Amino acid sequence: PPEPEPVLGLHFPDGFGWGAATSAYQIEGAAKHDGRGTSIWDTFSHTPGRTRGGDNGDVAADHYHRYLSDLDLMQELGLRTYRFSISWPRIQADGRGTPNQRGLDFYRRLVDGLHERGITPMATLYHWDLPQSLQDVGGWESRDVAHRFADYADAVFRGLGAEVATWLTINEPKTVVQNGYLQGHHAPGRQDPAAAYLVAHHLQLAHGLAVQAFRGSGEPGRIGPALNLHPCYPADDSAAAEAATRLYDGYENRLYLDSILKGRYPADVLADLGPDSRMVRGIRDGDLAIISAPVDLLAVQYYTPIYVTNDGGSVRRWPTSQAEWQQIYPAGMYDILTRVTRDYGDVPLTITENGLPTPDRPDADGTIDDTGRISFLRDHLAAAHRAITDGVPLESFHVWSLLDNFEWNEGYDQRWGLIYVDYATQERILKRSGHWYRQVIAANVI
Ligand code: PNW
Repeated sequence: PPEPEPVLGLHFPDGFGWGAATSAYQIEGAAKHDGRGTSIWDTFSHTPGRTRGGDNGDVAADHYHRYLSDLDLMQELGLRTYRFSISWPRIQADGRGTPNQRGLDFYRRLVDGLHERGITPMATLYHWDLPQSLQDVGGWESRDVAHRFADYADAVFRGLGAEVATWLTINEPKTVVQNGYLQGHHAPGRQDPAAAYLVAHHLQLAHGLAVQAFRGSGEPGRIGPALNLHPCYPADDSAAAEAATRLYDGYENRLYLDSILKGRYPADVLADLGPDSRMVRGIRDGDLAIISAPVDLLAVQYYTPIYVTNDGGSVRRWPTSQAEWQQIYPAGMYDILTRVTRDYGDVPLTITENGLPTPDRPDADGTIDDTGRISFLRDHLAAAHRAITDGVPLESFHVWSLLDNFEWNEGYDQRWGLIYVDYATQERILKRSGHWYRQVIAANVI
């Protein structure tokens, strides 16, 4: 049997929310079932050359049909909280109109199954699967799509509101901006900087409108944004690198944090975009008041630091994972958590994603020995623990991901799960990291 993992002896607060996360398009499959419409990720992944090996989410981990046994696996892990996302095109096939009851029913069954197992549901309203019909009328470049999102959110609150403890609005608006509209390797596959920041504004507006709809619905529960934050450090000690780092941080972090939590966009970013930019021209009176509608919590996703050079570029300082954009730097977890609390006050925090891909394969005896994931998670949890000790109100931590899944343009090549998925048979195998996480949860200690 493998050596037991070393225990650091760091105890987490009583009731700490140990969790794992997924998203709809990445795990559900069942792309044409029960009235689901087409999303921009169906279109993108079925366009030749867009994803590795032409992979798509038509079947994925087939969670739509296997959710009951997946719930049992969550219970076996001892999860206290499970973060999943709701597929907009399952609720509104064309992004508007009467909600599809069969779509709502799936999430109702899922949430009921969580409650039966003592697991607290955390639901993300938008994890990148925009109904294609809304892309056809401009997508997030269209201000009206922010209003369509609020209508969709309202339908979900009315359908499931009483059952979901915590709502998250939009997953990683920055990734939509950067990967979807600047680099173009995510749907909708654009490379258009002018459009990108108008999209950022409309995503922020959509977030605020959904928060307002939630308050208006009168449902219990809490709501907040889900932001991936990248701590930015100067690559050298020159004044130029320091100045470039500050602006870089504006685009990576403050654009999203300041607008939601301070009711203003960062002046340096607005100046850099310029008064004639599509974004700045797209901001209307009252928008920032909507965007900064008070939230109940802030969800932070941490994967990597960024080292900024004096010319505003970036360099690598630490080893990367199988994801070439990810440098492994656990102290960044401490830095980003303490910085958010220092700069934005005592808003409750949750980590909604942290993890890494590893090239997992079953050994001859069928076990999956992902020790790299165990050290990664332990080191990041130790950094989170240090932040809690220093006063950060961190209430929960969700590993990305519960299951191996469709990693967007990387297809099925990158495996991020605590649970291995054999896509040929849909068999699930708890990885060594899953066994480790179960012990951590049971003992409340790393
Ligand atoms: C997140 N980056 O995406 C997403 O929320 C998940 O759906 C995804 O599977 C997971 O992280 C792993 O990639 C990110 O370039 C994509 O820094 C890119 C970055 C960060 C997060």
